[in-house]
Amino acid sequence: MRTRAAVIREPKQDGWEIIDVDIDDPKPGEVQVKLAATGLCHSDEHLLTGDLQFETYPLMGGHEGAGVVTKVGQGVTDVEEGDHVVLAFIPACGVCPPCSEGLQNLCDNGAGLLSGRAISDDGFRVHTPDGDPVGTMCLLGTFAPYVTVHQSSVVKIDEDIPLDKAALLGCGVCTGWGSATEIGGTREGDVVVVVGIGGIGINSVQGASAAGARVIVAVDPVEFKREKAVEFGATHTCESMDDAMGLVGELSRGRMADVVILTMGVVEGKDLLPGLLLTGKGRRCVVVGLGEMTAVDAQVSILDLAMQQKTLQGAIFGGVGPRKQIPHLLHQYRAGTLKLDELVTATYRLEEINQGYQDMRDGKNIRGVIIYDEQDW
Ligand code: CXF
Ligand code: ZN
Repeated sequence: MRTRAAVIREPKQDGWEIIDVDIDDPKPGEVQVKLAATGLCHSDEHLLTGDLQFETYPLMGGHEGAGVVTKVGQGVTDVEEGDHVVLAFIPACGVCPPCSEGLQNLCDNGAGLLSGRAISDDGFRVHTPDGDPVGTMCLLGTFAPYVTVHQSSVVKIDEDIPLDKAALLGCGVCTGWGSATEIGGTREGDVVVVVGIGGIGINSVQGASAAGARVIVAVDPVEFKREKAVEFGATHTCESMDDAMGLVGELSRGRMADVVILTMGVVEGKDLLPGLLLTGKGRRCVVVGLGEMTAVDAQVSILDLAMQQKTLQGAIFGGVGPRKQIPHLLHQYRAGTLKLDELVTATYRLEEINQGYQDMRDGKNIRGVIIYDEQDW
């Protein structure tokens, strides 16, 4: 099927280019989905800056979406035509060793997340009209109105959930919420610091709030984002981690934070030092955001880390598998304990994607969302 997609021709581009592409029919174990919406996550911006680089270009971005299944390949058992699904950036096959252990956010199918290729055969499901392969972000490539993906990348959801809101569960909501609740292990009465209030950090704020945190300090240089954080449950705000040191010290009577979550758009090695200084004795600093993919430098006081028994912890998809977390959080949405509608600060057409990313860079968006052919769903 011929459609249009937002791609980059090579790493380090000024913007997305809309080109015609051909999307293949599903192979065995795959499904085709007509998307209702896709979120504009900062991780796709890493493709433009070259922080994340793939083998195959053109490369189609997008890793957070929802839509309706239009075709299923042979042997697909999880979903059928007409089902509403979220496209999760982490696949979950259910049978590999990590999935079998209950670590579905670490599914072995995720090994190809940054390969640009399809799960089943390492091939490509998207091509240019000349027949050249097009790589896809996170086994998905949601910057097109249709995708053909492996069934392990889709999670069926109930039809009463608006698809444009459900799309946010494919990355930002699950990643942010779980980083506070599951990976951070926020408990009632905790002091939590969330650094970086974008589409992920804002959900760490609401996750920490739902878990009963006593103090939630939202750190972001942008005033609008700090205000948004308060709407989502932050009790205090700061412009920088340096500014947060004194405040967190006061609020915790010197014990510092129980959970620190680093979810800035770009996390650099030098950010770990203040992150860990904000973290209390025996407590945890969670790294969620990404930086330049080959970077290996990190500033850490080994003395402080060891002597104060702190944990420096990575997190992907918030530490919970998409098949568990997506339905679970949608129940919370229905119950009114998860805000989704309020996360969407602006909507765009696919052709306006560069405006969407500019708005993100300008600090105007919590989550920008591309809406595909609204009349169809
Ligand atoms: C990222 C994680 C690494 C691959 C791209 C997506 N997570 C959230 O945006
Ligand atoms: Zn993302």
